[in-house]
Amino acid sequence: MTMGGLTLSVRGDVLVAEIDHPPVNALSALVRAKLVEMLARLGAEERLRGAVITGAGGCFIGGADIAEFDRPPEAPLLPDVLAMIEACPKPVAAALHGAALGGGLELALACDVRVAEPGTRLGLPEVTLGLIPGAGGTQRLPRLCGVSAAMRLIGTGERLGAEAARALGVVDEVAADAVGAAMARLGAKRRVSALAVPPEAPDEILAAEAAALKAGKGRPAVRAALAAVRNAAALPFAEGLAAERAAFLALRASPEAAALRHMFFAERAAQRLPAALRAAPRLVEEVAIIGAGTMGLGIAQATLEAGFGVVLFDTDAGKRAQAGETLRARLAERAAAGRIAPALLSPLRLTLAAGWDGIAPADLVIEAVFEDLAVKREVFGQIDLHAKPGAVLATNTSYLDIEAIAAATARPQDVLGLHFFSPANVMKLLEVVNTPSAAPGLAATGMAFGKRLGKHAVLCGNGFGFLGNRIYNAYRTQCEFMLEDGAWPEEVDAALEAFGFAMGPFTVADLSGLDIAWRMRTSQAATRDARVRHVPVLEALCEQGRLGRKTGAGYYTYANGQHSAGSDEVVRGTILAASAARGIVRRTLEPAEIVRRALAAMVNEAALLLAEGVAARASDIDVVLVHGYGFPRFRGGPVQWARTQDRAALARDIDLIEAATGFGFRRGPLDLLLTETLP
Ligand code: 3H9
Repeated sequence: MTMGGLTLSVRGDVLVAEIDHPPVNALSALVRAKLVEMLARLGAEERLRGAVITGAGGCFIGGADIAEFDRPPEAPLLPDVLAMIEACPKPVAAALHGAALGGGLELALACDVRVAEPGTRLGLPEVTLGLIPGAGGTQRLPRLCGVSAAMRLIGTGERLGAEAARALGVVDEVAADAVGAAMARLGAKRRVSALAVPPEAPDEILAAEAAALKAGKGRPAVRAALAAVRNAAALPFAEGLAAERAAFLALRASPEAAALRHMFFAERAAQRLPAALRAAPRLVEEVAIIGAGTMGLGIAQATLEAGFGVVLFDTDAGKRAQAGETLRARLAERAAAGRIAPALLSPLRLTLAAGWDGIAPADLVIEAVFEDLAVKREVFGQIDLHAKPGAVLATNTSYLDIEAIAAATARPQDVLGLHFFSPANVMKLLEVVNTPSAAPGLAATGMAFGKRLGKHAVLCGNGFGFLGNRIYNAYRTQCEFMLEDGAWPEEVDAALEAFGFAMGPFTVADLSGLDIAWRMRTSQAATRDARVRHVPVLEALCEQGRLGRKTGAGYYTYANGQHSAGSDEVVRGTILAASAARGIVRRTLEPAEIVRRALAAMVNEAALLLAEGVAARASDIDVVLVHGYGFPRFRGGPVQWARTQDRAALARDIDLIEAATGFGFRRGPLDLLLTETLP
């Protein structure tokens, strides 16, 4: 019998309840209500000796329904349903496969027996959503695996494989037929809540706590999760449960949890192409990468690790040989650390090509050469001569016009941008840049390739700097204005780091090297309108040989890899001269003003990008900034930040940056950005 959300069948004398609520069998109000009905039937029918709860489709249960968290809790509440399972006089087992996460694992912990199929992933990832488990996870899990293991799992949100879960006592058995094995194990009731927490050395607990705090950067949810787990050993079950629920409800209502939920859905929405671009992707198995520099090497590593065959082409024989050795060593190291399958090395699907004909077998060619239009056009001319028909031709440019690059070929319909971020084997962001000339299925191919690399692929239109660099440029420019207006680099950096950025803009600039921006600015100098506000500090520093960290000095000075606490006299003198040249009377900028101006610059640019169609949806911008530019995930990206601000205050901030920018400022349509609800 199907009840919508739950399918019941009777096998012998056991009631099998299969949760059937695509896509991930989340424990929505409907499913919870059906579970209550199922328990009533189990109690009422004498012929039934117990029940097995399982999930239809690819997983057991992906957790509570995250979409419900923006609404008031709806009865029956999950903790109450789980209490009913425990109180049921007949035994209930959980048969797990695929994913058993969050509320899904909590449901399994309230059962008397747990059996998992090989390949099941189990975990309580609530902290990644700014929450703690809210249905007994913090109280039941330590009763099975001890406080320190529970702190590690709940405090970091780490997911366990089936065997690891069995070794910890979280599941009773791993079996290919989990339902059958669970039925065989249905015997006496074994309530987890009645078990004693196994004793442990205090040192172990302290170490687990410190590790989770460090991994979770001390965020409120992590601290609350650790406190809740500690309660399990100190308080009676009912009291620990009540404290857990109170902490869960308080966190659920926090802006941080709302921002993390927004990111969860934004990351998934980014995978969906607009209707006009939906088409079957082209098949990609062999990838050619042009250029064995830092970027090419990183892309090659990511591509090999995802199981593709790679041809790495470089005209420089020394660089080529070195690249081969480096890649072999890096992959061996990763395999030894258990991060990739050792089979990827035997044999490593890497070919080093000395000539252009080496790229002929590739389904996808990725150019990663010097960022210069003329150089790239020349390379694409060669690619056009040697790539097979139907191959996708991608450029890793970070801001150049992709159609101008595509025009160097006779097949612009096959050209797209794949903008990786450095180091490409580590950074999770990939901008997939589509052009109006691209064939149907090209964007889909780029997105599918990104997904196979395990990246957050985000679609962008072909506008200068695409999404990320365009917004970052507006932000960085505003930060430079603030130097001229009265702030020192360390004040700007400190304010933005306190907001949550991994690094402030001047620390980032020093780290990536000031010379790239110097080159670009110098090339633009002749054509720059004199009325455009331009802060010449970076150029002045570069002219003094201060190119950033690699030369031992930039905005900061460096010793033993550490930057100085503040800027030195040279930098201050350069900034003071710039202020004086513009006739600015310097004033103190408070951290709050620094943050609001920097963010308003991002928000305004985001509004422009949305209006111009370079961004397909507003939330894509948040995915880009969080995964590529160190924007704090717990704030949900600039669009989410803007949507939580007072509208009038935000408009005033944009007035401020308009005044600070002066000539040429373009105001983005803020209303569009704040209210857009595209899927
Ligand atoms: C919790 O449980 C709190 C409790 O402690 C307390 C209760 C009182 N809810 O990721 P995918 C959607 S907190 C709603 O691409 P995969 C997702 O949006 C929860 N929707 O698939 C997407 O929709 P669309 C703790 C959810 O196969 C679709 O499912 N749980 C949920 O790569 C497919 O998602 C977690 O944090 C949800 N819980 O991976 C686990 N989960 O197609 C979060 C997914 O419209 N989920 N959706 O874009 C996951 O880690 C992965 O989704 C999972 C499947 C591994 C399950």
